[in-house]
Amino acid sequence: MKTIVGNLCAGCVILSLLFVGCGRQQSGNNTDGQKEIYITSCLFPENASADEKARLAAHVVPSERQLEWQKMEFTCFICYGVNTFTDVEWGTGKEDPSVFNPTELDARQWARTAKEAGMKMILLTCKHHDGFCLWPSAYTDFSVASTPWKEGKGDLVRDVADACKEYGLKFAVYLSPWDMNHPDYGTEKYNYYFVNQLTELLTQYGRVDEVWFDGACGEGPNGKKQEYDFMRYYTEIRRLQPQAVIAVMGPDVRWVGTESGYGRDTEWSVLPAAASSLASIAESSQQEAGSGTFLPEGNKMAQDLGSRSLLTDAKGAIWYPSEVDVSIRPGWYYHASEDSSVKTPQKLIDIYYSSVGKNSLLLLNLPPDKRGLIHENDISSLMNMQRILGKTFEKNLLENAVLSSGKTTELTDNDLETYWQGSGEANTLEISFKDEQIFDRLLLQENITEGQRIEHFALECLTSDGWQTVAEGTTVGYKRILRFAPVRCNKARIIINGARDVPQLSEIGFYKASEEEI
Ligand code: FUL
Repeated sequence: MKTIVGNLCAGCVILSLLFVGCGRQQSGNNTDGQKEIYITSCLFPENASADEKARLAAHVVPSERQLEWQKMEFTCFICYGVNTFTDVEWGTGKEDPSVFNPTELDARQWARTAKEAGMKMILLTCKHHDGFCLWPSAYTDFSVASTPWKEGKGDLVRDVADACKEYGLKFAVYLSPWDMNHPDYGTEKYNYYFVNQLTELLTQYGRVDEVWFDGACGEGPNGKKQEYDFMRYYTEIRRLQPQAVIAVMGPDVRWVGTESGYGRDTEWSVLPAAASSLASIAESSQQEAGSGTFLPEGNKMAQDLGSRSLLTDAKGAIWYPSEVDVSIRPGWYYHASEDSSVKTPQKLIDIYYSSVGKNSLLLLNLPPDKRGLIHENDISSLMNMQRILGKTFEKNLLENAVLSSGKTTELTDNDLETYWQGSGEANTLEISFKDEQIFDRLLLQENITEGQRIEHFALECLTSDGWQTVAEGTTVGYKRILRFAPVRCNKARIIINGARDVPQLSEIGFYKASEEEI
């Protein structure tokens, strides 16, 4: 990761305490081909014009941890706990812990499933809103230690962390700030309890790559709501696991704003700095999620978070990328009644295009059942999704083409830092296929290690009627995949007709979708 910022860095500072401990305040001169980049944030000079603000925003880049996170693309969420056994989505904190009694629990089956599906990490609900802990915390009895499972000797966090290691997956922890069980909830003492639990999770199980703080927040057993000391939580995470991103109620990863699986068509990873304020994060983070059921499909989320006009009114810009969380079933927890409503492979594929294909990371929930296993129906859908997508993306037709820029290898090498760069004036890349090709998917990736820049692009193909626009899109970012009706041609061109600065394309792919996608 580069750490150089350019000569405008006088105006660039760490924008808020959210970034405490990141060591991201860099300085340097833009000489000798050094790159003008602002790692995670940039404060605009007072008199900057709208165009200059957009240009500066186009040089804000992810931190190393954010970049590593983004590259995972597809990760696994495991919601498991007393809810699995009481058959509800939200518990009460008053459950008898003895209800937690899986008969065949096998965390290795979870990890094996995630691995085979192409997922790169498992995020485990170590503690959900009910307060029940999947590890034997020294700070509460409301945990696996008070259950019949393994006669109270079990530690599910350890089982999952170990299984992740065995299968080469990253491991992440979900620790619900809301706790319906703890008597101190709603008082300052709870912040100590929470930090103690966080410390257990971040010191006893090896490397952790993401910490997920849910925005859902309600009353505790004493009827009080908690004022969370998020700054303290962040400081501890940075100290104990500096590589871990902090998601949702945190500074590194943004909740997309829906639990449907469908992200925005225009998804900027660079947002006006105000988006990083805790109040604004909270506002869009299910604070008032209410009933505890998942939010209905199509629930409202703001469509414009990062346009030029929003930047014009901003004091600075931050790198704050989007994560799409969705469950393979209607609910987040396992319910036998939902065994026949597991999302189909085709639905999961549609979700993939609408999340990973729209500059977001996909966090797909696979809730294990009462046995402690991921259900056969879920595995079948997931593996079919993976198999079909594998077929679609098996062969990049660009490998059999000549580009107007000369090289194709840098655009098919899976390396963000080798790229084709527009000239600023003419941002068109022409592709001549060796033979006529049929394709219906276009995959683009920007070199986000130098910033997200593209605002609009089009794909044109040379047909017997001349150049025809086949597909158009707005943002690209880390990854964008467009779907369109199959086109047959031997010449195509990608025209970038809106960009905040010189565009850099790292990867380009032309594919023909497997028939099984639809
Ligand atoms: C929501 C929670 O209320 C759900 O129970 C679930 O954990 C989901 C991932 O986030 O805010």
